[in-house]
Amino acid sequence: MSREEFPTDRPAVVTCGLPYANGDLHIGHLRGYIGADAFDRALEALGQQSAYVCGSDMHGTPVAVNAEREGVDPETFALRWHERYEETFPEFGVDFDNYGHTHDATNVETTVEIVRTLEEEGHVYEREIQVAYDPDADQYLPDRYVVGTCPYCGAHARGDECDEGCQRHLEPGEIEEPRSSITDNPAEYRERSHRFFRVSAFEEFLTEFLDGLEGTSNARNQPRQWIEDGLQDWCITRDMDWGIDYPGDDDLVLYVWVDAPIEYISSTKQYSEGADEYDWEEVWTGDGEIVHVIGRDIIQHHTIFWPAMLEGVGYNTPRAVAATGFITIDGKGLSTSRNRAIWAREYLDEGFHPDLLRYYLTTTGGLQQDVDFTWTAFQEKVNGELVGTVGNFLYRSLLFAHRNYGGTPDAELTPEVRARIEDATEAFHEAVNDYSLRGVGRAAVRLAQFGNEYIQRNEPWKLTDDEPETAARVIRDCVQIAKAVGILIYPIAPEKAQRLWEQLGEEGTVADAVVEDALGAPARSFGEPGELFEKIEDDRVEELEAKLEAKIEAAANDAEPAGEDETGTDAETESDESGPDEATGMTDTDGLEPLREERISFDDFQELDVRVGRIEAAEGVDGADDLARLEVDVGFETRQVVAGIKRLHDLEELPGEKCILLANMEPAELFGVESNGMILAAGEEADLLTTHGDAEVGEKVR
Ligand code: B3M
Ligand code: ZN
Repeated sequence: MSREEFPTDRPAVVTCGLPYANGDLHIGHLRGYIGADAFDRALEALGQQSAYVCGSDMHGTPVAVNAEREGVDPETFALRWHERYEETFPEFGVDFDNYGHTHDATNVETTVEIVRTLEEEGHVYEREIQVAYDPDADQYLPDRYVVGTCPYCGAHARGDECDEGCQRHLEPGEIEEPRSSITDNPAEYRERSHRFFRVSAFEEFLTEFLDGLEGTSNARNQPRQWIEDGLQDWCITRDMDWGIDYPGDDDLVLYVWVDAPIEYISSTKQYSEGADEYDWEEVWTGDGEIVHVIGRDIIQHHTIFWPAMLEGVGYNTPRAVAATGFITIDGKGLSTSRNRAIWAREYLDEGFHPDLLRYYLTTTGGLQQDVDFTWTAFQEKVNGELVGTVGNFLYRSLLFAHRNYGGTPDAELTPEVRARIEDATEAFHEAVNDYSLRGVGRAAVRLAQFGNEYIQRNEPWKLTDDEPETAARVIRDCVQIAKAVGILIYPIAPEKAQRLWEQLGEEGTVADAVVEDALGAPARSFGEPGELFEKIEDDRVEELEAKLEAKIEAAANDAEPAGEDETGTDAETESDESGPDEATGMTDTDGLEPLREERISFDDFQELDVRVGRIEAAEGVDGADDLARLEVDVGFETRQVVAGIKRLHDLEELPGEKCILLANMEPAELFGVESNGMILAAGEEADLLTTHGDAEVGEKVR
């Protein structure tokens, strides 16, 4: 089923997984919120009516456990974090149209209404089940109060989720060898009556729903597997005080995963109240476009439980679920307990502009991929792409325009440049429809790169005296490119784009511009531009890397056997090692990326053109600490490839070595050197893959 492309004439809502209100935000969280924010802005730049809503997740054991540890009641505790988030998000340009929380009146009301409807429609039933209980603590042990072993993959797991292994949701009673996380006692089981949502009845609906679902492929493929394995009904009540009371039975509260996604609706309602042209009902009960951005650990909740609930009450279902990969730090799992994290506040305190991080997090990998953060890679990206390509083009052309013409010279736009700008806006349009933020960023940066080539090729500085008309036309072209770059880079770097907009003397805000404006006449006059991006110096990076190392070491030294301190959000990595890991001795995989649950087809594999190659030449790339330029014979031709191995290999030793090359990797430019393929390597030391028999250069790897 293919849908009408964005922009459509129906309203859209973009959401991001709600952060549990239980701890500080770090870059793992920010990836999702920034990504969804950029996507919402990109939709609007296409002329799509769209709202970006979210809220804090106040309920559930992730909040209750942490509040208890602090000796505060959960409501006070969660509200405090909620208020903190309300302040932090805007500091990163994350501009929600509404940010509510799951404990507010709108959400309680909407939740109760939805659960009642599910009951009325016969989708809920009551059943006796065995619930874990801690006799010493004299309490039931829902969700994170219990730890044990995942019955599906054997990984260490916590009550309701296999967070370190297969990422499955676990039903009460499913976890094996359960222990209380309060006292570490083996849990006992007691019989209790609970409510269940009949998810199994939605199998056919869900199969069809997944066939039409847009977003990332992991959000379609993983749930297909779960459906094949057989859908279980879902326990939607818990023996706890903190939460929304089950309607008509205040002994039980609703499972946090019932009222959390409903906040997407409640938050849209709240936005709708103040926005005349936006109608929440058109989105949620009509046929608007619902786009969920989430972490890949909560795919099941968003592609099985949630659409089944929506279908059960006759609501609209999501158009897209985009599930992002995790963030690693220096190649290892982000860990809040080990302080292997970059905290939101810490980043800002270092004095970096939020748009730099926005650019890094959205364009470093595809949405589904894990993104490794290192200060060095951050520096390379900022210096290479933002300073070297975008900033350089803007500054040199606008300065020239200002000095020679006081702004935009009076000349016609050259057809070649018009066509380039049209191509760039088309690439932007396609990227949005592919849910590719990297594609959005690339559309802008490639256009700036063309701008640099264009000004270099035409050398207007040599023409002002003898060919003033040609010079004027070239500069007019460059100003147009600059304006287009501003519009295209806006979703990812909104503040920088606004500054550029002002430098260009444009009226209004770049937020109000749409992609068609990229070809609108630029303002006649503007003042002297300033540099938009600043280079990050090497010694600054060394200092930041040393700081990071030191704080990780300090955390290791004063590690009391860790309690569970993670925020448990979509952004956590599964290798976030807190206490339980040590308890199960899972240290042998420390730092290793877990195996992927989702599978690809043979056809997908065939898409990769992997070849045996031979390195013919290798040398360092000027100005880049890590990059080497290689020439690789692939049988039919010799390819130039840039690889991050400068510090890890003795480059002189490499010529003559066989290697394995992904030949149909799309070309990229790194530090001004084009890379036309990717050398495969494993591990932090970039151990180069090779063959051990007589496979010839140019042979395909299959
Ligand atoms: N609060 C965080 C997580 O598990 C959880 C998301 C709710 S989204 C409706 O990632
Ligand atoms: Zn598992």
